[in-house]
Amino acid sequence: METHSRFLDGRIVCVIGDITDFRGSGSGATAIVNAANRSLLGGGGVDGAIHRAAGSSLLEECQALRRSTLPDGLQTGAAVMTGAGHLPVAHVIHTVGPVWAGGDAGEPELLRSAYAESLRIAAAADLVELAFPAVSTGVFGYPPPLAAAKAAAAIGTHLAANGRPESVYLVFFQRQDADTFAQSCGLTPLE
Ligand code: AR6
Repeated sequence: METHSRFLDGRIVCVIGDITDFRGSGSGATAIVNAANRSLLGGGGVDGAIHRAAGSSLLEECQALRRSTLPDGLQTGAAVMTGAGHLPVAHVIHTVGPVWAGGDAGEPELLRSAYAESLRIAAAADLVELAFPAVSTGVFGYPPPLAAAKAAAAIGTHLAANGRPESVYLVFFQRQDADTFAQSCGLTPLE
């Protein structure tokens, strides 16, 4: 994975690559975030890639959650943690971002919540590193520049008040998506 840029004293690291390859620096427990849907039972995009790489135990854990604590699925803006199957991280934190519907249907607050809830769960589990994909900016259609600003604000708020996770990685599939993030996030990159 190639580092693209760093922000907030290096606690936000923007990288280019496939999030299923993320393994962290080895300095402590690590998780990746899945941009899931409310069913929690898999889908396309990054969700499909994570389930394929993790193997069947991830789907079985999600099915168990549906039978127990989440019979109606996961609310938009909420998050839940599972194991990570064959992935080289300890956990997957599944969150559901909003479907973009023009911006006046509560999407910004729901996207903020998806990031904030994922970070809250990571902190409660004492995770040292957490990697996010660009939640909602694929199939769900959230404009990437607007999502960048919202994600950066939510992560910045969490990091200002919490020592865990120490580092948040933002994983972009394509260099152009990382460029867009850096230009639109409202944070000053480290030299
Ligand atoms: N690693 C990193 N980023 C990726 C990867 C990957 N392996 N694969 C895709 N992306 P999306 P959403 C980027 O559509 O918009 C699913 O069907 C992708 O280029 O995966 O939140 C779920 O089941 C884009 O920038 O998530 C839901 O139904 C970003 O990840 C729905 O899609 C998010 O794209 C969720 O839609």
